[in-house]
Amino acid sequence: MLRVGRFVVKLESSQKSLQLSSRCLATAAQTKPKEDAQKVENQSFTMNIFRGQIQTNQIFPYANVLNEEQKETLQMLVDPVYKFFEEVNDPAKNDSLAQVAEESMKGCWDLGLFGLQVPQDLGGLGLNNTQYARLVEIVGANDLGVGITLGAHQSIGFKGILLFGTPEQKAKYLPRVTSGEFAAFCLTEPSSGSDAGSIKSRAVKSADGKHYILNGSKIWISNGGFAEIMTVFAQTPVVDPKTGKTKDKVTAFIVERSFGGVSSGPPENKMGIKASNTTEVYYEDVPIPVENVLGGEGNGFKVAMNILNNGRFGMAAALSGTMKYAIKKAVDHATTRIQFGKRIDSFGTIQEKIARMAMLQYVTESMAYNISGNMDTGSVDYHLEAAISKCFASESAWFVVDEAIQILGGMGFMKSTGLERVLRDLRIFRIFEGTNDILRLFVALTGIQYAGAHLRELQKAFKNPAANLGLIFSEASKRAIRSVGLSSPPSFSQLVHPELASSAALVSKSVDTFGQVVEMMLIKYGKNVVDEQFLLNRLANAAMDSYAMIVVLSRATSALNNKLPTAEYEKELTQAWCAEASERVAANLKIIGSGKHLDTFGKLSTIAKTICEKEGLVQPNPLGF
Ligand code: MYA
Repeated sequence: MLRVGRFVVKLESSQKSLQLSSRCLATAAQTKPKEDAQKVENQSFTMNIFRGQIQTNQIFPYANVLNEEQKETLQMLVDPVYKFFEEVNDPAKNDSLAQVAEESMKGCWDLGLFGLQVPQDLGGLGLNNTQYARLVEIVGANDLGVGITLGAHQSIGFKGILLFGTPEQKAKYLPRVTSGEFAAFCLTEPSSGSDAGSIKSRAVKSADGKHYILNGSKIWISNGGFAEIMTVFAQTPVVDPKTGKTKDKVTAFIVERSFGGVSSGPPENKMGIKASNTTEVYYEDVPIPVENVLGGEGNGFKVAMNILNNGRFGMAAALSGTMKYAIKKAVDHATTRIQFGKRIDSFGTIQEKIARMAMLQYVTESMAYNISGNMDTGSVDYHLEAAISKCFASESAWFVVDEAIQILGGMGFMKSTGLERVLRDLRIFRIFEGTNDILRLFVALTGIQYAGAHLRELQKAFKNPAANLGLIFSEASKRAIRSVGLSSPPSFSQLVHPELASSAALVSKSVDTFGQVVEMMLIKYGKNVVDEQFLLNRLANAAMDSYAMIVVLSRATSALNNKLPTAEYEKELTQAWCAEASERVAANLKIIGSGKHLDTFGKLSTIAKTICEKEGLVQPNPLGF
């Protein structure tokens, strides 16, 4: 079973108290008591749709976070970065060299691209997430191989030092990673990919207590061949203060290659992002000074997760740039290519492709800047949106580049056109930084757990109604509104531009049904909901579509309110997107709610099991005898 451990443990521990309350509020997915955490209202839109509620605080107004000075700084950087990619960097050359060419690497260091978010007094450019996203978008439009070299360095390589480093660690390491020394993020191991908590590398304290001695090995480490400074995750024996027993827990360390005992394998031969360096890294009795523990002993798993959470929006930003590049190529071709006596852009088939490509790019870009804006204004509730943006961006970019190749026809298939390389580069984005499959489960189960915790609070409140009238009334009124089909709070409809009112109504309806279906799942499956992956995937898809709808509603509203020249166009993109996305939400939720497909899912499961038991396809005679 997929080890999404926390759900199993928490749901089992709460199983004893499973019951339906007098007001038929099921409390199936209860968590370990974490009273304080549960009382804090999560600000995430996505988290709240699991309760059937529309939380708009992080959605409206759209990404309006840069002040004049920040905009000016950004503009000063955008032009030279564009110029660098136009004039210096050659993605085809990097791809064929299977490394970033020397002049490109030097250009990136000279432009400060390796230290975009490091404070200026420590050698970086001191950009916020929104400024970072804008520059990363340019990188993604030009060379994903360079993007990974940059991203592995700062989006994950030394991000832990930025987020969790002590002042001393920051002062020691950040000036180095902005002035020529590469960083890497070392988590994955041969037996530990998606199940990140199961790593086997181990570090134990030396007899004098001054060092940890690290042993183990890592695989598929971007920048692994030349990184000098690494964030390495390893098991360490930690004493549980409650039981006094010693247990292995993951700890994060800052490891320098110069500590000794660190070596790297040869560069991997990959399908794409060939320009980036990927290697195994081995640690043999590496002495790590105790002051190089990052984020506290035993806290490494959370350090790793938070680094990944924090960096995921960068992929959406980068891939939004990639999509822009591919759409431009497709449109250049479609508007000049004549077939059957007409320009091919006049054919409905091509129009549909171009429109869909544009919608996916618009949604991805809107997600990236919504998340970066929230992070810049101090939100800590962006993890689900970040995971969604990574899945959405990687799948959309794949679709868009594939369709661009289709529009270009035979020309698209030629290496010289440049799209073949981009398609190869893109494939890994659905796999690394958390596979899209794992992230879908993460979104669905985290949301369900949140909804379950709220239902439990409510059930508790009913035990002493007099003391909890506020909570009971507010929940009861939300449910009453829901039952008459008006689930969106008035503030939501007021926030959306009137010309988008009918699209907003589709979001309300989707979220309303979403909440009901989650409640039904909690009642029906209880703790076993963790095993319902066929359903969880569909729930995650509905969550992705719901977030995608609201984020473009916010952006198009802003365009209409500000009378931007693109406002009408954005309105149409948004209306078309919401119309189709809400239908997908309804279809996915219907599958879960109706239970009709359970039989088919059961059959799919049996087919797969049969094939796996036989260690290969069951091969009926193709001619039927
Ligand atoms: S790096 C390798 C990437 N690897 C992964 O992403 C691993 C994926 N696996 C996981 O994420 C976890 O193992 C899962 C949980 C999700 C499966 N945020 O019992 P648990 C907490 C915050 O559920 P598990 C790469 O690819 C949870 O609440 N907290 O855990 C490089 C619980 O806390 P508590 C989280 O079942 C690519 C505790 O942890 C999260 O074991 C290079 C245990 O939870 C979370 N997300 O598994 C890319 N998850 O106990 C280059 C769990 O308190 C960058 N928890 O309740 C490119 C950038 C783009 C370009 C940029 C250009 C400049």
